[in-house]
This record gives sequence, structure tokens and C-alpha cells, in this order.
Amino acid sequence: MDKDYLPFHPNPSKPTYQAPAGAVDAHCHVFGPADKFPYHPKRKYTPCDASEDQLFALRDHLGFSRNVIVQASCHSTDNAALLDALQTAGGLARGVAFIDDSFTIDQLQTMHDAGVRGVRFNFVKRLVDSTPKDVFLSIAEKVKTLGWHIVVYFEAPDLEELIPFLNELGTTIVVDHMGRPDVAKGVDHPDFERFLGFMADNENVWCKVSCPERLTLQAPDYSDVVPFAKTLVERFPERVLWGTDWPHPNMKSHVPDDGHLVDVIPMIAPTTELQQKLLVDNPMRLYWA
Ligand code: 0GY
Repeated sequence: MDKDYLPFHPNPSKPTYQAPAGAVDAHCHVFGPADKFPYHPKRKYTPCDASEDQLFALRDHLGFSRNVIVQASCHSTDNAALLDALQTAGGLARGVAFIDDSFTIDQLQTMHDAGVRGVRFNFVKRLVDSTPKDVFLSIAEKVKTLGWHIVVYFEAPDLEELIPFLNELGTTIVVDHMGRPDVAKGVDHPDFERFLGFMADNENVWCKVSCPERLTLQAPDYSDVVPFAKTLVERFPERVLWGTDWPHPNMKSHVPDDGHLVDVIPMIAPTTELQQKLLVDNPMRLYWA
């Protein structure tokens, strides 16, 4: 583990908010354990191990039923830990893989059979080396044949330049962490307006109203992030997902309490109807239909 790496919360609180039956944590990771699933030589950070058993124990503790496990950059294109977790979950988890253009349709079909339903294109420069756009487009063509979607992770200032490329992908797109708005600028800033416009113009675009802990300047209160997430949930109730982001790689400011993150949900999705869509109906439609 890197010496400045903050391990996940050892003893998260039991949330006060009770999620609806069948709730899905639609953004979380498994890391290692390194002796079984070594971290990739190309990684930009070395996390603390965060095993599938620890993830599933957290799922139960938080009152959730299912997980969508997203391949993180520290394992790069070696999806073995993810596939092992999907197998162990026995249908209660789906996966989003990280692949390059060497993966064959047969390999992708095997991953599909294990529960993978998407790939992630990561544009965050501190996490990955850049990939040429034509490589991404050739991956998009392949995954389209399996009905997969593409999860994209970028920083807010990169959206404008990325929009024409994202419009070429021709799949459902899921944007991580609300496109990482700068919450200090406020919800009315043109940058967030651009993101709202992008979602309004493109019915194939979804987003995760996740990671208040990464975006906030007011930890551990997160009230500065709430208006951003609430706006998205209320404007696009059919196209939003929620996730813990456990085990919270690369946090520098503080270690989030996962129980507290769950307690933020009723602030961003104020009605039971919105909560049902956010936590159950939308992820079930995208990952289990
Ligand atoms: C997240 C966020 C981060 C890391 C990764 O793939 C990754 O390593 O996504 C981050 O550092 O912001 O979603 O886990």
C-alpha cells in the first residue's frame, strides 16, 4: 500500500436510512487481495487490499442486496479479482470491466456469462495513461454486440472536448460521479449546466450520483454536494444510479463512513418513489434485465 494511502473505514456505522428491498450499490470495487490477485504493473497507486468477502459483508451491513463491481485502474486489464467476486456473489453482483482492444468476442462472451455488463473508459490522467480514441471506438463496436454499456470517468473540465466522442459511441453511457463537478462553483455554474444539457440532449446517457466524499469541501457533512445530486435525481429519475465507491481509493481528505454515505440518500432522493428508481429499478434494468 502507498504510504499516503488511506485505508477504508474499519467500522462503518449502521445507517439510519433503510434502503428499499433489493437495493443495489452500483459503484464499488474489489482490490486484491494482492497475494491472490496481484496489482497491475501499470498501476498509478497501490491500495490496501479490499476483498470480495469484505465487500459482501458491507453490502449486508448497509442493508443492500446487490453490487455492481467496477474494475479499478490498479488492476488495469487483469479482471481476475472482479470475475472471482462475480462468481462468489452467485448472481447478486454484476461487473464493469476494463479491457483493451486485444480482447476477443469469445473472451468478452465468457465475461458476459460471468456477469459483466459493461466496460469503463477512464480519462482521469492521474489514474491511467491515455488511450487513443480509435482504440476506444473499436472496443465500443465490440461490446455493442453483447448489449453492454460504457462507463466513463472524466473530470468536469474535460466534458466539452469529450462530447463529440461520447456521441460517437452508440451505446448506453454511464458517467461516473456526476462528471465530477467543482461544487465550489455552485449548481448554477455553466460547467454543471453543460453536464445537465448533455444528459437532457442524450437519452442514452445515465450518471452515478455518487462520491460526495470526493467532491465535497465540507467533509463529512457533504451538504455542498447534495444540490448537484438532487438536481440530477429529480431531472433524470430514470437514468441515475447510486454507489458507495467502497473502498474509496485515493481519498486524501478523510475516510468516509459508509453508513453516513447511505444516510445522504434521502437528501438527494427525497421521495420513496425516487429512492426506488435510484436504488432498485434503474440498476436492475441496466444490469439484471
Ligand atoms: C473511483 C475513483 C477513483 C479511482 C478509480 O479506477 C480507479 O482507480 O476509479 C479515483 O481515484 O478518483 O471511482 O473509484
